[in-house]
Amino acid sequence: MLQKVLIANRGEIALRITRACKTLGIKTVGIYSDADKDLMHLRFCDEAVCIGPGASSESYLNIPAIITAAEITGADAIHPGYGFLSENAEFAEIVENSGFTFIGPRPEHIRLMGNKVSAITAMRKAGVPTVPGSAHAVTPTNAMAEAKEIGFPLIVKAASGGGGRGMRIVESVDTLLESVQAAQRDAEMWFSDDTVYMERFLQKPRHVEVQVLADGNGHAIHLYDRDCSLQRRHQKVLEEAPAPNLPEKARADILEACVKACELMQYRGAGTFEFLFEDDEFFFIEMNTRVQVEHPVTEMVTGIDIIEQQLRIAGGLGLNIQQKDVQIKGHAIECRINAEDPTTFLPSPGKIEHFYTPGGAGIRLDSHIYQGYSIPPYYDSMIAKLIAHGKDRETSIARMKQALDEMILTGIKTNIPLHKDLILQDKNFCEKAMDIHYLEKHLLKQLEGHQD
Ligand code: MV4
Repeated sequence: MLQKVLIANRGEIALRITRACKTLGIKTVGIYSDADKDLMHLRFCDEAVCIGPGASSESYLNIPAIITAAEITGADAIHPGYGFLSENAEFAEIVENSGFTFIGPRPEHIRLMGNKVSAITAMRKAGVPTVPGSAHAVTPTNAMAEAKEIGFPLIVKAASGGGGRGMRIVESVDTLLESVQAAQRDAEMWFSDDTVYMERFLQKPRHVEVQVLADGNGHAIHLYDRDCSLQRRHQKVLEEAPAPNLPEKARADILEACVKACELMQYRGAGTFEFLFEDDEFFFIEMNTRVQVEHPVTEMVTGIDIIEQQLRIAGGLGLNIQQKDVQIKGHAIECRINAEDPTTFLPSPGKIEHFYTPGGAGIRLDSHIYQGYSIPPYYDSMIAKLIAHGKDRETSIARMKQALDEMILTGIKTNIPLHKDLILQDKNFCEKAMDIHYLEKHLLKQLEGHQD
């Protein structure tokens, strides 16, 4: 098993990984930038190494500095968390070639899934349902022929993209060529790769994803599904597990397809299959080869510690859970708490003056912040994840509301009012799952109304 893990991340996920290592008796090395010496997990780590200036490019994305930190501290493995280098195949390769264990999938699978065209092609072959469209690159030369097959509206996406950057919806043949060319330019600019592809545009889908764990030797399990439809500008705001109101047959089929695909490619570690779900059908869009922000909702309903399983798999202990042991108990929701203005969504870094943490039955708070802590301006604005678990969806919503009411957080602006006054009060949300456009198209319109 692993002896000492270097945590190549910051914030709440660095704290989360530190906790899991401690649970398993693994020593920990924290790394931090000049702007991050006050991070809470560094107090709990056995060692801490400063790896560079505040800017991510010079610290949490600085591969040589991270490898050096692992060498001087004698770590035997590196956990990348989410974001930063977590889905960088080259980093995973360098980690392994330097003699460390990468706590994640093999570099080849990170690379396969990093290119959406190869990901879709591989998953289609493995029997996972994909969106009708071209699972190969589209250029101005073949766009017209491809579009005839797919029909309109369609969507042009960057092969190296993901998370929504550089997508273009095309309503008719009139704007097809200019859209493909514009998408190519954007893709080149953002990802240094102008490969784009097209899919049928689904108008009102839900975002449903499947959590998997695999041992790298052909044994995989699923931990059921999550609904992450409530998002703004491709940033998730609230997630829940299990995904509400899925038809049981379609659900059983998709879970089985994900497990089979993992077993076929001998996938290793934790992963998430992302689907669009519309008219009772699932369509694969991408796979994330990392632990995700929203993993706690799955942990709450399954009782399985996903980070602990990542560490076990990386340490060669394999999976100590079988599919029949995975059972859903109740329902969980997660509210992402961001340091941002609740009406303008502009970041609001600064010092936390007062902080009282909510508690009670079914409440979990994953956060690194504390009274007196200053949120640096360099990084993502997410500062906490509040998770509420209960016997059913209604109970988890009620517990979440109460917990948000108890939470005192002053000195900075947060999006807590968005959760309390808008989402959790909304009749439609409380009755059923919403589609991916609901938050922006309906709920945030109310906000604009208030401002006028
Ligand atoms: C789509 C889609 C509809 N049809 N693909 C957005 C993030 C990335 N993971 C994939 N995304 C989407 N892919 C097909 N075939 C809708 C989205 C989407 C979206 C698109 C336009 C405007 C807002 C959106 C919000 C969420 C998802």
